[in-house]
Amino acid sequence: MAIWLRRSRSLAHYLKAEIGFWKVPNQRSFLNPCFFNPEKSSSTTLTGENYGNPPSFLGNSPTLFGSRRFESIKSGREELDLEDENGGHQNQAMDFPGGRISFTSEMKFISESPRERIPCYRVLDDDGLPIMHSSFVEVSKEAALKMFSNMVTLETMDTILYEAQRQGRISFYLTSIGEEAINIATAAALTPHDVVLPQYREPGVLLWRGFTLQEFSNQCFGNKADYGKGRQMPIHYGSNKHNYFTVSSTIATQIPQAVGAAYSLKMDKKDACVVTYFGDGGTSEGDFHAGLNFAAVMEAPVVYICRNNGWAISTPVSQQFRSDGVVVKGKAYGIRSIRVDGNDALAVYSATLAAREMAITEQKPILIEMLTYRVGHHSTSDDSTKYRPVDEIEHWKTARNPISRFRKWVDKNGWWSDKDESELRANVRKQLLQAIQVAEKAEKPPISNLFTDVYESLPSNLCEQEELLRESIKRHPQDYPSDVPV
Ligand SMILES: Cc1ncc(C[n+]2csc(CCOP(=O)(O)OP(=O)(O)O)c2C)c(N)n1
Ligand SMILES: [Mg+2]
Repeated sequence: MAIWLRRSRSLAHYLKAEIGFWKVPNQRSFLNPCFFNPEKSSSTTLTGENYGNPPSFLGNSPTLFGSRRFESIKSGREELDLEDENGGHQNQAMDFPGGRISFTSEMKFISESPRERIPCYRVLDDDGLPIMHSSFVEVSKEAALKMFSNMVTLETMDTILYEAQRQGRISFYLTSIGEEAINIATAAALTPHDVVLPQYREPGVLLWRGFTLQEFSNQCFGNKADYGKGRQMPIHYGSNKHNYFTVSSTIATQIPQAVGAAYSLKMDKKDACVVTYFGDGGTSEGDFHAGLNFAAVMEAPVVYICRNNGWAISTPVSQQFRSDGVVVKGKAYGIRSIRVDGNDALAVYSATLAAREMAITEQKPILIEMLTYRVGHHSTSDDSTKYRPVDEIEHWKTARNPISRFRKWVDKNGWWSDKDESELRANVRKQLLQAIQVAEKAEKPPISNLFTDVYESLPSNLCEQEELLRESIKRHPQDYPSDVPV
C-alpha cells in the first residue's frame, strides 16, 4: 500500500508536470471550449481594436506547464534510501548539482528515434474548415480581413519585386511565397512593443506593423530614403520605429542576440517579449544551440519561431538533422515547445498568442516549430528546380497554399468575395508600381555615407580607402554608377 501511495504520488506529480502542458491558470484549459471554441468564446476574440493586445485566456499567473528548475541544487553524496517496487530497499535517488535524479536498475538507453513523431497543431483542414474540437482563438471579421489582405499584399509585393530584379532594376530579391501565414499571423499575435529580430524571410511582420510599400521599395532600390542609406543588399529591411531589427544575412546571429535583447526587457520589467525568426538551416548553426541554452538558463522572455520550410537553399532537412525536426530540441534545452502547421493562419495565430503570453507572464523562452514550405527559389541567385522535384513545389503551391486555405475560411464566414479580392490585388499592384517608380527615380545616397556611422572619427585606414575610391572614380567614371553623388 505504502508503495502504491508513493507511486501514485509520483504519478500525480508526473501528470501535473506533463499533462499540465494543457492547463492554464485557475484550472482553465487550452482545450476548454469556453476559451477557444469559436461558438462559445467571447474573451479571446481578436477584434479590430484589440488585435495585438495580450489575450485574457492565459491570466496573469504562471501556467502549470512542466517546465521548471529542478528541485535541488545540493551537490551531493546524500543518497535517499527508498523502498523499491519489489518491497526491497535500495538507493533510488540522489541529489546532484542541478536537481534530484532517481536511479534505475534497468540498463536502458534513450531511443534516438521515438516511434511516434511530435504531432503538428492545426485548426483548419486543407479545405479551410475548422477541424472538430480544435482549440483556437477566435478572430473577428475586421482582424481576419486585415490578416488576409496583408497576406495578399505580401504575395503581390513578392511577385512584382521579383520581376523587378529579373528586369535588372534591383540587384537581388528573395520571396516569402508559401510562408505568408507565418509572416502575417505571427505578427498579428504580437504587440508593437514586442521586439522582432528577423532572419530575412519575414518582411510580412514589418508590413503588418505599418511599413509602407514605398519604404520597402526605397530599401530595395537603395535610395536616399532607405534607412540603411543604401549600404545593404535589397530585402535587408530594418526599422527603429517598428521595433524591427535590421536583417542580417549571416545565418542565426540573431538567435543569441535575441537573448540579450529579451534580458534587457526583463530587467526593465517591460510588458513585452522578443520574437526571433529563423529557418531550419539556422538551427544547424552553433548560434541556435548557444542561444536556446542561454535563453533557458537566463529565463529570457523570447519567443523562438523556426520556419521549418524543408530546405536550406539546396540542403534538405534530412541532411541537416536526424532528430524529429526542431521542436524536440526545445525540450533538450529545457524550453517549452510546440509544433504548428505554419500554413494554417489560425493555428499560427493562436500558438503565437499563447507563446507570447507565456514568455511574458512566466519570463522564459518558448520555441515554436512552424512546418511550412519554401515555394519560391531560395533567392534570385538560385534555381530550385535543379535540386527538388517540380511536383513537390507544385503540391505546396496549390494544395497546401496558406492564403487560399485562409481565404476558404474567410469565405465560409461570408466575409469576402471574388470582387473584393480582384479589387484588392489591383489596388496593391497599382500602389506598388507607383512606389517602385518613385524609388527608382529618387536620388542615391552620397558616396561619403559608405564611411560613416561606425566610428565617431574615421580611422586612418578608412580615410585612405575613401581617398582611393574617389581617385578611382575620377580615373574610371564609366565604371561607376552616374547617379550616385560623389
Ligand atoms: C553563417 C552563414 N552561413 C551560410 C550562409 C549562406 N546561406 C544563406 S541563406 C542559407 C540557408 C538558410 O536556410 P534556412 O535557415 O532554412 O532559411 P530559408 O532560406 O529556408 O528561409 C545559407 C546557408 C550565410 N548567409 N551565413
Ligand atoms: Mg529553410
